[in-house]
Amino acid sequence: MLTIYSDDHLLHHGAAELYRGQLVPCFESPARAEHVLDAVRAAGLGAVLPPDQFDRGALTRAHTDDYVAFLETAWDEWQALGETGDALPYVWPAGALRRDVPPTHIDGKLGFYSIDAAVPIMAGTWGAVRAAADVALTGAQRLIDGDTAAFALCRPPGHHAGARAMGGFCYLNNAAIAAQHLRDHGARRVAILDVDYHHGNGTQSIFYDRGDVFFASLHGDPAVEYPFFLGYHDECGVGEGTGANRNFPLPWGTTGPEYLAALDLAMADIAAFGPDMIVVSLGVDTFAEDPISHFKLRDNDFTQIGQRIARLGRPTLFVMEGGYAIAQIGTNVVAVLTGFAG
Ligand code: Q9C
Ligand code: ZN
Repeated sequence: MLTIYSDDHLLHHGAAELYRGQLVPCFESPARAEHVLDAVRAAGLGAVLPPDQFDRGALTRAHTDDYVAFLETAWDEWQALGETGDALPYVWPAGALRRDVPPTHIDGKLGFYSIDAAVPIMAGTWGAVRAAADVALTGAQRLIDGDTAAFALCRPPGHHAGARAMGGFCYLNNAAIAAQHLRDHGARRVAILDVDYHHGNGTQSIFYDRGDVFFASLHGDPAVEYPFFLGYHDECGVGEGTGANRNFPLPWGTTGPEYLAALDLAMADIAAFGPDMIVVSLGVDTFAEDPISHFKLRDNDFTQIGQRIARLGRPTLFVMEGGYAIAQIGTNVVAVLTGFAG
């Protein structure tokens, strides 16, 4: 299987995120992608290629123009205040206390365009974010050109990014951008399977009213887990998207067999939808030793996830999402990919 990778991800290295009353070191670090790349090479998975560059228009198929413009200029606007540390939001529109008028000051923009304070912006963030989208788009283009599978080793991740919101370490929604690219270049129906530990709230929301892109997610129950405000079982889509969204919230402590049973249900839904192509939001923060998660999956479970996805028999793009047990992130990702490749 081909891997797409860009070392531009190294440009993004946040110092700290707000967590339980403290600024703590970012769990989402450059070492994550480097460990995955090392494991891909050690396993002999296949060639590793740099991404092609795609037009900005591919980004605004999944995101609003004003949001992309915000990401492009946020660091310069922050720096113009005389700040030297990472840009972080500190105030958010919520509930009734809001008008959807985009602020002009960078402090207002950071809150307006985010869902939390786990999204530091520094000088290299836009370059890394843009490269990650190119990585996903290049993988998608390979499927269009006839490959049966590809691995987009994206960093930073993307599935918490909405049409006009960053959050949860995510800025551009790489999987959503790739899925839309598949739709725009030949695939009539696309299914996104999100196996990251956290609900793919950004991806769900981007496609919630769409009948041509199916979204299925297995994740920690939002009643007790980030991102908290989406991911319940009764979120099934709206309008033309009714029936094209399926959530499988699972309790803390979920083990491999329990997880795989839910995955079988998601697979049946995807098969019934009849997609031409599949995008997998591949997080391995379901791992038993992940420092911020509460599932109990082991390496053999990851192999079985890959095997089950292969049974769909469709061209499949794997897009890297979360996973914070740095020492094992590479072997866990490669277990999924080799399980798929057989
Ligand atoms: N500091 C992804 O896996 N913070 N994002 C949770 C730990 C946000 C996870 C608390 C977690 C976001 C792509
Ligand atoms: Zn996650």
